[in-house]
Amino acid sequence: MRVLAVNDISCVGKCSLTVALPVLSACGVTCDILPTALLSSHTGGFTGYTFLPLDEEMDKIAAHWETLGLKYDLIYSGYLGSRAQIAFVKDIKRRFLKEGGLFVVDPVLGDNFTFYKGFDASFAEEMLSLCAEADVIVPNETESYLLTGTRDFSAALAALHKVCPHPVITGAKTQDGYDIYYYDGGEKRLPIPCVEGSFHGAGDVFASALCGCLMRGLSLERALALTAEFCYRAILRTQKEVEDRRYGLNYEREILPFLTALEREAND
Ligand code: PXL
Repeated sequence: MRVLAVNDISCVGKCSLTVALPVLSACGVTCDILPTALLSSHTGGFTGYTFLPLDEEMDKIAAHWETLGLKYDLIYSGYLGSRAQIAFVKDIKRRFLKEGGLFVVDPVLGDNFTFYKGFDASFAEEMLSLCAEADVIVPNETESYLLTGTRDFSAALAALHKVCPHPVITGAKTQDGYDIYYYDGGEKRLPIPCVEGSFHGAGDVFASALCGCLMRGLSLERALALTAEFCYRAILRTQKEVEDRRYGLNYEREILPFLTALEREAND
C-alpha cells in the first residue's frame, strides 16, 4: 500500500511529517511526502520560528510525479498554511488518488478552543470545503467547534457527517475522560481514560496511526480502537517523561505494542 502524506516539516516538535513518516512506515506501508512548508518548529507555543511556504516547489514536485504515473491508495492531508494550499490539495487528490482510494483530512486549525497562529474563520470555511472531499476527517474538539460552530459533539458530528461520510472527533471531554465521537453507520463513541493536560502533536500521531491501520485492512472501528490505545499509552508516557509539552509525544517506545496488535489484526 502506498500513502501520500501532505503536511509540513516542522523540524522540532514531533508533529506533521516527522510523525507521519515513521508511524506509517512502522505500520508497514510506503509513505511518500509532499511537504507544504518548512518550519524551524511548529507554531503551537514557540515564538520566533522560521516559516518557508513551499507552494512553488509543490507545484514542481507534482508535475514530476505525473511523469512517473504515481497513484496513491490513501492521501492524508494535515497542516496547510494558506487557502491556496487547500485548493492545491484538492487538485492533488484529483491527480494522484487511485480510483476507490481513501482521502483522509486532518483539518488542522487550532487547539484549546482557539485558532493556531495565522488561521481565522474564513480559513476554517475553506478547510470545511476540503473536508467535503474527504472519506475520513479527524478534527479535535476545537476543530470540530471551529468547523461547525457548536460545542455539542453529537450536533457537531451530525453537521460534519453532512459533508463527509466518516467524521471522527477526538478529545471530546466527558466526566471521567474523553470520547472519540465517530460516524460509522450512525453515531458511535469510543471512551478513553482521562490524562490531565494538553499534549501537542497527539493529533498527528493519531491521524498517522489511523491511516496506517486503515491501509492494513482494519475496519474503522478496529482502526480507531488500536489507534486510541496507542495514543493513550503515548500520552501517559509523555505525561511522565516530558516536561515541556511543546516537544510532542514520546510515542516511540509505544510503537511496538501497537504494531503487535496491528499485525495480529491486519487483513492484507
Ligand atoms: O500539530 C499540528 C501542527 C502541524 N504543523 C504545524 C503546527 C501545528 C500545530 O501547532 O503549528 C506547523
